[in-house]
Amino acid sequence: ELRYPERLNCAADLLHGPPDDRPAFRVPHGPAWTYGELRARVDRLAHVLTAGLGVVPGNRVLLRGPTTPWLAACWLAVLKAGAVAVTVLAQQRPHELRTICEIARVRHALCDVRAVGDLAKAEVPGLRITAYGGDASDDLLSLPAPGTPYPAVDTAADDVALIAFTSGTTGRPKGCMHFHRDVLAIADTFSQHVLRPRGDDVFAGSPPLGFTFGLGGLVVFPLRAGASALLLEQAGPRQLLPAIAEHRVSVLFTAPTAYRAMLTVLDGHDVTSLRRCVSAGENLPAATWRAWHERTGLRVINGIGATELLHIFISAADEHIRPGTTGVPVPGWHARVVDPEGRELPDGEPGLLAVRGPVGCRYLADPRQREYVRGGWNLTGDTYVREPGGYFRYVARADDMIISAGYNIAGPEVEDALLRHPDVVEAAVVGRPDEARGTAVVAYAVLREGAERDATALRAFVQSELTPYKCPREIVFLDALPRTATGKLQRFRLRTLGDQ
Ligand code: 3SK
Repeated sequence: ELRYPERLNCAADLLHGPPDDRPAFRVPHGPAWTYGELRARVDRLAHVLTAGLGVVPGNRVLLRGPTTPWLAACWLAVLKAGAVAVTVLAQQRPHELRTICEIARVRHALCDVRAVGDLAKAEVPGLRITAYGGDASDDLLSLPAPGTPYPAVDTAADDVALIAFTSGTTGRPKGCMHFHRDVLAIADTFSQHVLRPRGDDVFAGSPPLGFTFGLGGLVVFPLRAGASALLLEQAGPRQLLPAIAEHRVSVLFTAPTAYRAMLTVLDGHDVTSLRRCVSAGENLPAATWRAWHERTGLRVINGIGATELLHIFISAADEHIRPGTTGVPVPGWHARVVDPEGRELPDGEPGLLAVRGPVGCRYLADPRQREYVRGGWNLTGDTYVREPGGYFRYVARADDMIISAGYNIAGPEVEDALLRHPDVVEAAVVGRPDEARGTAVVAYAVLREGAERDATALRAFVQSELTPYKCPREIVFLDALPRTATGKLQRFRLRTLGDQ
């Protein structure tokens, strides 16, 4: 069991330790920030926030911008000053930003100068926006502040440090409150026991810092290990691959889609520095795991996480990996598969995934809390099977099971079959109302560049891989699949694609 002191400021803890001259954050062009520079800049920002802007402990401060060391430093400064960071994505539009500010009662925002536009358009009453990264005279960094160390505010371990918003794949955003101890707990469970990082590791990846997958993987885990992170504003496969080679990245955080996309352009890139590849954000099909392993010799660490629980709670590394499964509960976490009444189901029977551990879901003023947390267990909304041996295998999102002609069909199983075809880069399978079957299985596929869009041939391929009732009635080719800003597939948009 994890134990933290009653008084704890996680930012102070994350910044403490490594020598001043060790790199903390790297950028594609330009010098790295050392731990000494990071500590000095965080302290300066904390002075500006408190003495300059009047932020007091408990105030909620919105943070918005591309992935840069300054954004990470602002996050650390807000926490060090005892305030609460409200992290959002650069892609969020004005109406979403306004809702988030209303729910979290945000009055201050620190915003990259390039992202101020949409935030200003949100017209949040009483919101003071301070820009960073520009050369305007009112820029955050040009405000007067003492150059002295900033003593961390003496927060309690269970004071709120972070409100992370999730809207899932649809719906009104929900703010998830996380404590100072939660921030350390994700590093002291998943990172420490599964990743096992070293001080000389270089972390990098694609998830933005407004998504807790990225915040953990690119800020919390490297700092907790005294390692460094390469922060990339653009982190598509075409930027990631050369950056891995140039900066000798050793720990990679990204999503299954990015592994598939990198495979299509991998030739000629040196990825020999990688020793850990993490995949989360979506289910990792066995076909993707095998393809990456075949080409690189690396065994991807699959994981399931949630904004509600801050980071990854089921995973496995090294020889413990069973491709096609997510893994086992991370040390410190417990998981089981339950029926709708919360009764544990026997191994092999699909049901709802229920988890508990050092971090729990705490929605800010949202009645959906009662649906997510039942009897002390967090229900993630995923259907899972626990296999003999204790491995958890993803089946589908609980509301994404397709019932066709009386059969239960898990979309991801059909997607995995489609992805085994060498021309298929992305696949999504949904149910569509159908007179004869109640619901028909429809597949959407994105093909690699130059491949022929031959639905008959692709159907024949899937028929050779799956029981007939699981085969898609129709295959539709798209240039890209609809995704949320955090990269999650929006199945509801596919279900209604032909309806407009
Ligand atoms: O949403 C997710 O899938 C996720 C995965 C890993 C860590 C954190 C999150 C929110």
